[in-house]
Amino acid sequence: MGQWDVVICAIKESDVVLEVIDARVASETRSSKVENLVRKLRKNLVVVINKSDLVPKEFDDRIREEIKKEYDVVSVSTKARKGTGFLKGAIGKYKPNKVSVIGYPNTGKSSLINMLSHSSGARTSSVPGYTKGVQWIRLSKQIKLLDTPGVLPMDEKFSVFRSSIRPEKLKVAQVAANELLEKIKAGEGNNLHEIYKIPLDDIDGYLSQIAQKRNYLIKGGVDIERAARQVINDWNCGKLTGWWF
Ligand SMILES: Nc1nc2c(ncn2[C@@H]2O[C@H](COP(=O)(O)OP(=O)(O)OP(=O)(O)O)[C@@H](O)[C@H]2O)c(=O)[nH]1
Ligand SMILES: [Mg+2]
Repeated sequence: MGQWDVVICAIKESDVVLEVIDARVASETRSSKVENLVRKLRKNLVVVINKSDLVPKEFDDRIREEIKKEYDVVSVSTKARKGTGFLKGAIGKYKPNKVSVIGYPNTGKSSLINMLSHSSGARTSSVPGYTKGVQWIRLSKQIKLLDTPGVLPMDEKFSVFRSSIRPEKLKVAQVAANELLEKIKAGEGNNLHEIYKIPLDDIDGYLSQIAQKRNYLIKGGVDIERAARQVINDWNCGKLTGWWF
C-alpha cells in the first residue's frame, strides 16, 4: 500500500482527523491535499500546531488566528506537555470513536498520541519517517487514536525545512542544508550563532566554517557534508530554531 493509500484509509476510518503541523513552519507543513481529502470525505478536521515551545507566543497566536478562519485549531507542545486540555476539548466536541493523526514526517504525531494517551505506546524519533505502519492506541473508553506514518505528498515540494529529509539518505546534503539556511536566514528567530558560534553573514561558506570549527575533517580538507548533515539533524530535532510564515 502506498503512502497515500494509508492516509486515505485512515481518513475514511475516522470521525475526526488531527492534522499535526510544525509551528516553526506552520503554513509549509500544512497539506492542502490532506485538508481537501478530509473535506471531500466529510470528516471533521482539527489542525494541531505542535512544537509551540519553539516559537514566541505572538507568532503562535498569529498562525492560529489565520488557520481558525478555516478550521478548528489548537496549539500544543508535546515537549512542554501543553495544550492537552484544549485539544481534548476540540476532539470531544465531535464525540468521535476513531481519531486519526496525520501530517508531514517529524511534526510530532506519535509524540502527540503519547501525550494524549499518557503512554509511550507510539514510538517517536527525531529521524523523519520513523513511524512505518499504522497503529491504534486507546485514548479513552470511547476513543481510539490512529498513528500514521508521515506523508510526503508527491505533488507538493519535498523539502528539508519541512523536516522531511533524513540527511543520510541524501547523496549531497549540502544543497538541502543550504536551502534550509537560506530559509532560516530570511525568517525570524534563528539561533545559528548560539549553536555554531559563527555569525551568519553569508550562506556560502557557512557549512565549511562549521566544519572547521568542529574539526570535521576529511582527507584534504574539511568535511562539509558532515556539517550539512549536522545542520539538518539539528533542525529535525528542534535544536536549531527559526520561524516564518
Ligand atoms: N521542541 C519540540 N520537539 C518536539 C515536540 N513534539 C515532538 N518533538 C520532537 O520531534 C521529533 C519527531 O517526533 P515524532 O513524534 O516521532 O514525530 P512523528 O510525526 O511521529 O514522525 P514520523 O513518524 O517520522 O512521521 C522528535 O525528536 C520529538 O522529540 C514539541 O512539542 N516540541
Ligand atoms: Mg511517528
